[in-house]
Amino acid sequence: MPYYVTTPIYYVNAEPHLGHAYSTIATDVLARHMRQRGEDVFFLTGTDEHGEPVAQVAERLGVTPRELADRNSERFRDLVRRVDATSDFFIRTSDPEHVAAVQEVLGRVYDKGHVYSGTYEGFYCPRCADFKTDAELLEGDRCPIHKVVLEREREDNWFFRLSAFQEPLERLFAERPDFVLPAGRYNEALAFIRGGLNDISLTRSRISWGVPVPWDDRQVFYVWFDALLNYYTALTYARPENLVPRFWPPTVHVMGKDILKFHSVFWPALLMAAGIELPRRLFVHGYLLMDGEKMSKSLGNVIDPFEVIDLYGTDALRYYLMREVSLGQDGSVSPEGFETRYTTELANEYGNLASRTLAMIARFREGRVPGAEPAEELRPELDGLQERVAARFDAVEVSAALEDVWVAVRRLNRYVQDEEPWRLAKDPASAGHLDQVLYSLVEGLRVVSILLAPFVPAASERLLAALGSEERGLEAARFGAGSGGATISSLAPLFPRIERPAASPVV
Ligand code: ME8
Repeated sequence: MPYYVTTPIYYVNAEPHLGHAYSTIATDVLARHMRQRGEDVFFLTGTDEHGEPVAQVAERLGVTPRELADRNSERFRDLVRRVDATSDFFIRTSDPEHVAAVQEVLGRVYDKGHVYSGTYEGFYCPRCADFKTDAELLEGDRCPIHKVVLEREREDNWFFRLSAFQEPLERLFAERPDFVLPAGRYNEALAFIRGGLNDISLTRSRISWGVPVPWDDRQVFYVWFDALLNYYTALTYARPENLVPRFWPPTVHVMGKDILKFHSVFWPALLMAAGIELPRRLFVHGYLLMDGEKMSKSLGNVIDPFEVIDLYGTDALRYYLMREVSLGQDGSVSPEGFETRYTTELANEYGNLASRTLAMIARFREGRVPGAEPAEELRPELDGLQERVAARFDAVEVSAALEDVWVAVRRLNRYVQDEEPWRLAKDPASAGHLDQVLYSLVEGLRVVSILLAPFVPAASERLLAALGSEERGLEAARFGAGSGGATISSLAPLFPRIERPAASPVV
């Protein structure tokens, strides 16, 4: 089955921070899991390069918008590599192919009569690249997000007849209760639609850093329309062949809740206007918080993901983010929380379990995994685990999937304590029992490592290789499916103790 999954495309007005890493990692976890299931996956990410947010910062820095875009787009590309994200294409909205495809699609929207010329008057926040209604403003004239004073603007624009899609959008939401997940975000989007939709500006006349409007050379498209279309245009040129027939419509768009309105209202309306099939689902996650506030460049409370990775490694960051901030909710991140999870969960519960098991097999069974029946007492947590995890992923319950696997990791730790294999090894009469304990531990580790691969790909791969296990697909993650007899190899600690420098730059 095709599975097309996307991250938002990030603005190049600033460097990436941990919030961007969060969305990219969550999307990568989905993509990796679906590949394990044998699905035909396409994973798209990239950068949003046009519009006022970028033009303004470039001006302040004394560089051209293109120079700023080139520099920061490269940083986002680095982030993809450093977090080990397996994206299939990195789109830049300054790509000429994207620009041409946007002009083609929006030209079609114009030809079908969904666009008219008019005068816009109202408040506009250049940092959000969004218009604000009077009701949204703080103290009458401030942006509710950026808190800056806004000016009233008046300009001639082309308008998109969003109001005409009120009824079709209400029908879409009625027919597809899982169009937006989690349910709270679905309700929020629906309330916005029911509140009444006004037509919106499709173009801007005051800036030139954008996609030129084909029927009016004094205007460029409003950056959000250009940006949303990336999900479609990328498929037209990511490969020599057109991928639209193979992957459209998107299976899941992953995003933060700040951009819900654009994706749940403007985007489906635009696609309806263009006569293009709608995405199947939007998954909206919450915010990473620092001291109770959204982590954001404009508030200056950001963590640099590159520094965390330099210190602790990519797997540790991926694990921490997916575990600590339950996907779909807001959650605080902190250096203390990070270190606790690193030490107690990754290093002790998973890493130590792996090293102890390998050491016991080396010592008691000369490095060969014994054949045996899997232990009955482990079945409640381990039997059917891969199906439970797959069902979680189908519902985009990524953090819950990780929790299910971790319950099994903890169960295996308890099993070692209960069985005390080092005592069994002293008694030749217990040889059969010891075989079963060691086999069950290897099986348990094999199963959880396959299921953890989307979260901690490098550690999982190292451990599976050390266990002499070759299968990586989800169907192999069945407790008792391994046959024993493999020769294990040595393994350096999966999550070694980290000496944090006293003046660490990390948070
Ligand atoms: O909005 N917690 O780009 P952007 C969690 N270009 N996620 C966060 C976050 C936080 N504190 N801060 C940022 C744009 N994000 C547009 C998108 S899509 C067609 C165009 C993540 O650079 C989250 O995914 O401001 C959020 O939606 C996105 O970064 C915003 O990135």
